[in-house]
Amino acid sequence: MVGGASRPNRTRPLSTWRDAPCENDGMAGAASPGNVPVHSEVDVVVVGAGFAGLYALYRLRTLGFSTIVLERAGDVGGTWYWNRYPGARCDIESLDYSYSFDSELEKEWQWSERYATQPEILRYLGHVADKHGLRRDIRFGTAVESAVWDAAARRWRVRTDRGDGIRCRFYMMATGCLSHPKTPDIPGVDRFAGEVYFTSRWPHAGVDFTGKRVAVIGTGSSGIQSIPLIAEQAAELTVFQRTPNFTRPAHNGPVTPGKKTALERDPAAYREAARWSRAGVPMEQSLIRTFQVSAEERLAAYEAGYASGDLLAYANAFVDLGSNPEANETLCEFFRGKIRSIVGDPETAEALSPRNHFYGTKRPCLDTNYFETFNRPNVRLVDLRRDPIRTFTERGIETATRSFAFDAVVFATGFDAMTGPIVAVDIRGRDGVRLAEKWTEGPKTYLGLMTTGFPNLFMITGPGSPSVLSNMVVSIEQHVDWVGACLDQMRAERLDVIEPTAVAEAGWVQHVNDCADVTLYPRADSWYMGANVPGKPRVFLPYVGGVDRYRKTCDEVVHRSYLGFALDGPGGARCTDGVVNRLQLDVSMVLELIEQLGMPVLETMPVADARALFAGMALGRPPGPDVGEVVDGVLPGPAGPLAYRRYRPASAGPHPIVVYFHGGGWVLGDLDSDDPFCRDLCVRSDSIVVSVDYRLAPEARFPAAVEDGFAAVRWIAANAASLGGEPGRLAVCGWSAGGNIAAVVCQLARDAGGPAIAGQVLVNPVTDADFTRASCVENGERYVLTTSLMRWFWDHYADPAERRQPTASPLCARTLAGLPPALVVTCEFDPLRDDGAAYAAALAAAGVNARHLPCRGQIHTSVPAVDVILSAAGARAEIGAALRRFLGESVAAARAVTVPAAPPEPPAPTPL
Ligand code: N01
Repeated sequence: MVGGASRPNRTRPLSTWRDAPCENDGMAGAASPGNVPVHSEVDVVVVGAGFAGLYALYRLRTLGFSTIVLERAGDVGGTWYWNRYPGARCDIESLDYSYSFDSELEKEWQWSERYATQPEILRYLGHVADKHGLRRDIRFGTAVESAVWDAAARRWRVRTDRGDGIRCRFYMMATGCLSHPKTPDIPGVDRFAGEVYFTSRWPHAGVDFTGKRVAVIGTGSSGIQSIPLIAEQAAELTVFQRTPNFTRPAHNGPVTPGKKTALERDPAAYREAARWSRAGVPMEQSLIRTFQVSAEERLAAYEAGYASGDLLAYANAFVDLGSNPEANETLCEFFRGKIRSIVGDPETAEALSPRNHFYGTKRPCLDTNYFETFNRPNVRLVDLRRDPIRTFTERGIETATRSFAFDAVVFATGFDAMTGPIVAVDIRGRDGVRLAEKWTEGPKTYLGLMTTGFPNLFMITGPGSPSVLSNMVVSIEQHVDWVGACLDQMRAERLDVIEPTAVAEAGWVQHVNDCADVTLYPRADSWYMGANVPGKPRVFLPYVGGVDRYRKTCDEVVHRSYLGFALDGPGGARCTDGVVNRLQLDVSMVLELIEQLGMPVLETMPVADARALFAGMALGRPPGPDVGEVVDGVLPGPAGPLAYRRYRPASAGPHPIVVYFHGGGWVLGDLDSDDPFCRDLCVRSDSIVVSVDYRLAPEARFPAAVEDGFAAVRWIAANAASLGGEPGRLAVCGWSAGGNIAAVVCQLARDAGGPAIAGQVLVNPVTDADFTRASCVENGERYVLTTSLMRWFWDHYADPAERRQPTASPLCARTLAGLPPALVVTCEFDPLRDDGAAYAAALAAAGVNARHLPCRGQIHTSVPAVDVILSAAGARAEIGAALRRFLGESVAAARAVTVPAAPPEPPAPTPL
């Protein structure tokens, strides 16, 4: 056909191709084997006969629920039925990307390769269907058009494109995450008269490109797998690339021997390890940060990952690759170097080098000879960022600068991911509300399993679950098992309706977003963010917290009597309302680590040992940001010299000064303990930070610490200029016991008539010795700072009779009027939360300009944990902004006094 007239291989507009179920496989209307009569009433209707639907059918049937699967395609396989393009294969190793529910299957099925091809995976699924007689309950060639909740009957009414009407108690979408191809969104697409193929709807008979001029649009996984093979066959191949992708050699070959041995030796243990792993594949988790190792060690780790051919290798290289932009950039550059070393033409190599997203934020790929393909004489790359497509023509494609003629065009343009397959069906819940309407601003689910207002509707690997960030088969089995156990329990308790509460769903949506926000994912225009589909809301779709944590969460929900679900039926009605996973993800991870390490209990130790342990905990943590200069010095204190550390910003001075007091319960801590936080404060507030090493109890009991604090502030205010600061511009800040000292110092300065303090930032401050507040009762045992530790601190610091004095408990002051403006930061899971909140409220009541910043999901130690608790970075930014504001206002106030009044305006000129 080269040079000749192309004949269209289609009879309908391209935009409707996605919905033509079997048109391109010759099966439309055919009575495919296994088709079954549709009963008008079943317990469960499952949509989709891929990995999820097949296992759901098996499990539900085993549990004794009458189940029918409705499947648009002509046979089982789901995504592996449709995506038959050349080179299609999995990129999670087949030994992992396979079911675990059938131990015999594990023995009888031998994968021929490390990464099996699409035909082999399809054979596997066919084998599973045969082995368990699944086809007899699958209705092929049948698309579900609508599902409507009938509240009176407490059932779903499902309609298919064959006119079937089925009633079911439970309705399950097992439709996959990447099964709804994107509609071609390129102008003029229907004008093209040549052959058109979609990687996601590939003809069963295959395609022969021999001698043809072929275009491939798209360089995601599908494009990257198919391009090398199409290039081998076609006369000419033109690749239209909008975004270059990160890909590396799969090193496919025989099944990995170590993995095979581990699985064969103890399959149950291997599968259990997968279930409790981060991504659904057993592997160790690195705790090493990227810049903790030398450049050589880093390179060696990157090379090892590259050589491994393991998609998840970099998920495990360094702990901060997914969250730290500078760390991730080192990996990006490593990849670009590889591309430059493979691709002969430097301009093409540069065009193929990803520069607009971080590694992993768009799904990375594994390939076989992808970059090498661009060295072939019959292959060219069109970089759409520089030369965008203007339109399709009858003969081919016109870009801004060129015109191309093709015999065939392959769309590898991806999917409306995760939500697309679900809202493609007209699903209506309570009061006729359409799911698509409910999700206009993005999907809202509880656990990615269910959504409020749509009772008895289950989604397998739905949005808000680990799904596409995991080995899908492991996540599918977990979801199906959870649903199966839930239905089983409901039946036992004679309950027939289940629905998540609005509170639980809102909490989960918040948690999913909070988790994503500490990563680099939201920065990329990826399908994870819905950014590939014009008009789709920009929301991070999967759950990034990991398969292990997610499984634990789902189990916890069950153990807490189906927390967040309302259930009812003839057996009664019940609902344990509430939110699961209220801690921020990184806080949970740190707490788990502390638990694993089995840290000794501080308050059971002699003070010297507790100090040594406290200091030891600071070793190896991230150092905090670079500042212009750090200098240690000594200032005169009331009982002798006090050490201080001065942090100067890199910007030109003079700067205002922030006097900082470290935490540690007046017993622990020194200039090193809050060093990263001081650096962070310095950078964010663009101020000199002077951290003061006040005397500690029990050697120097109350009121030594506050006397030192006040003396230090006075000396620093008087010596501001020699410290590089601007006289008259000074604020105070402190964390925990340091927050107590800062608050007290403000009161002392007010009462002494100076020095002037422009503002106070109190982070989780101790404001009195009250242990009865709700936050103490709720959080007193689990979150690092415990009430027993607080008592230990107080006992070392002050006698009971002294504790209510305002210099120990600033909340007990006669009045808080006349104090500097304040920002009081509290953390939700801190025993001191209500201390801080009470102080903020009392300040405001006394007329002080005081703001309370409550931090959701955080614990006492979160805010100073710079580069460890990333989810507290927002609070740190607010602190920096508040200090700038306080200190900026102090300048304005100073100017208002010192700047001479402006001269009077000259008289306006008289018009001629
Ligand atoms: O789709 P994609 P996919 N004009 O969305 C481009 C899984 N999967 O089918 O990035 C020009 O990744 C688009 O450009 P941009 C896997 O999870 C797994 O390849 O949006 N270009 C992109 O380059 C994977 O991530 C396996 O700027 C347009 C490409 O088309 C997911 O499925 C194999 C365009 C689409 O890439 C999806 O992969 C295959 C336009 N108008 C898939 N619109 C394995 O297991 C889109 N593009 C190995």
